[in-house]
Amino acid sequence: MKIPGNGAAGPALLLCLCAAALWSCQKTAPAQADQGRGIILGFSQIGAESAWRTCNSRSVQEAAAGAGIQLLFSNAEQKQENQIRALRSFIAYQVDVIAFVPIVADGWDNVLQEAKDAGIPVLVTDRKISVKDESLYAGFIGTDSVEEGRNAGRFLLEKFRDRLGGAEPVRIVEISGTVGSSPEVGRAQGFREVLAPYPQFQIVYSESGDFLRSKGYELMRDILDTRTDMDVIFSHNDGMVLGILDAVKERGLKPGVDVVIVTIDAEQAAIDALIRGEINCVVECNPNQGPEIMELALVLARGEKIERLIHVDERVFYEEEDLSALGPRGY
Ligand code: GZL
Ligand code: ZN
Repeated sequence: MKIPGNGAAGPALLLCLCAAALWSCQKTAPAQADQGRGIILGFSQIGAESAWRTCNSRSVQEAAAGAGIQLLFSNAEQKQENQIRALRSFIAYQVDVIAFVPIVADGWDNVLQEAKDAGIPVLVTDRKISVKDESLYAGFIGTDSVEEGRNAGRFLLEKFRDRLGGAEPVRIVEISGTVGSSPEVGRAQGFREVLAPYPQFQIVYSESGDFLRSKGYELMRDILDTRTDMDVIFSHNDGMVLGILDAVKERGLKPGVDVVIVTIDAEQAAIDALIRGEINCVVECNPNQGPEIMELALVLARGEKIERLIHVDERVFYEEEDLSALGPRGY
């Protein structure tokens, strides 16, 4: 679909009323409190870059309270060095267990070696890490970013099935997540893996919006100034897609119609846009990992082993579905 690149702003910037989003994260049954004293869990969270992240934090905090676990919660404000500092403080404090969301996959070997030397088990949550020695952490629980990327690709194969095998290209603009984070790497990988056998699906532009709404808006505003040849926008998270929708509508274009839009997370605002027809597919990424994190922390505090890799359940929401029965997303 050709998008008229006119350079001039379209209708006045739509006031993007932030959804009330005051829902507290879905309350889920707290993990069974363990016998004996409440353990002390040091948890390093990356920040509050998206509604998904703040719900992930609430899920951890609520589940710790429900499980009688004393939580030392640190917010790194999007900086890896703040996470490393927090992990070192947990070691100095001699917590029973450490859990953390690694903002990027690399750079953890030294501090995890210090935790291992201190005999403190480490649980990696939500995002994955790459370390030389796998024994530096006890296990991972979180989302399967590669599968999320595959689901986004599978939707496009279905959406453009009438072009499969034809000559007409499907031109894709990708707005990706935080560079070097496992969701950014995984989503890009899964997406490309599914589309690779169909060369007419072409990623004509890819840039990181760092999972931030403001960056999603700026990138899309700039792209629409310079290029008109896109059929699809694939956003690695809903935070960025909300900014992208603003930029597309500012241009006087109809998102979901003039350009197909696929996004990942499934926060309330994205589901609402799906229902309005402004987004065509929302891949779920489940933030409610708190209860399972607490159960695993209690097992580790008892000195027992846990499964190395646990993926939380996730689904996909499609444009033609009847979502009227869907409950509040909680984020
Ligand atoms: C994915 C998670 C990502 C979300 C974003 O598991 O780490 O980080 O998709 C969030 O919304 O910022
Ligand atoms: Zn610019």
